[in-house]
Amino acid sequence: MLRRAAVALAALIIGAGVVVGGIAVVVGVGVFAVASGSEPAPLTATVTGTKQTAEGTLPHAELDLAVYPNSSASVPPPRTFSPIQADWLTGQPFYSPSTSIVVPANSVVTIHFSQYDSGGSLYNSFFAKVHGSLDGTMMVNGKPVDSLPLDKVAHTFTVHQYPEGGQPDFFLSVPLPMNPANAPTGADGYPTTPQKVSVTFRTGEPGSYVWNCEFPCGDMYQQFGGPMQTRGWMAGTFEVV
Ligand SMILES: [Cu+2]
Repeated sequence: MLRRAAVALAALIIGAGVVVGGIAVVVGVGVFAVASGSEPAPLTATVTGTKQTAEGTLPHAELDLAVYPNSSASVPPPRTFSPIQADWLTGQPFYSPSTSIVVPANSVVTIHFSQYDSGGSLYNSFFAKVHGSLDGTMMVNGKPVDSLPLDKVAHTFTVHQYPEGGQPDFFLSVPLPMNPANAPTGADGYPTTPQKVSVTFRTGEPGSYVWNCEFPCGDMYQQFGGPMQTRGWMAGTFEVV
């Protein structure tokens, strides 16, 4: 009797081990799938002219990005690699049309943002300020500002380096203002007039960087999960070529 119980217990332990092992494999595959997730098609800044700088005349390139609170009939969601991920990210905010940004080296670059989301408060006031622009400011709805109120932010566009470095130093961070809760909206549910932000910065030699949003707009831990850690949504690459 005792022996039979011992065998049953051993079988139970082995069975549990197989289940845990199976879960580990599934989680491992999931992590691998995220890490190797299909990168959205690159969005390359277009050279539109030249700009005078302290270092002389440089090429000027421009790029348009929009930020949506969720997908809709008029704005499809970013590409996902599985139905489970698509379901998981339904109704989450994202940058559009791509999060794989390419800008020219040794140039002046302007990114124009159209921001359609609501917002709230940042955790860290550092990200309420403009960092890395040509003159320390950004244009918000036609007016130059160097920061936003901490509690009026929707998302940030924060470009930084891989930890290993070994390439030109580059850091750019801009907060994007939220739309007020009572902003008039159109048929697709987005504000009829988005918040318009333009930031102009100087690029140096070529390098590979990443960017992400620093506003807690996702889900799970401290609202920094879900779209916040997913390329195509609130994170991406930033190539200076
Ligand atoms: Cu965000």
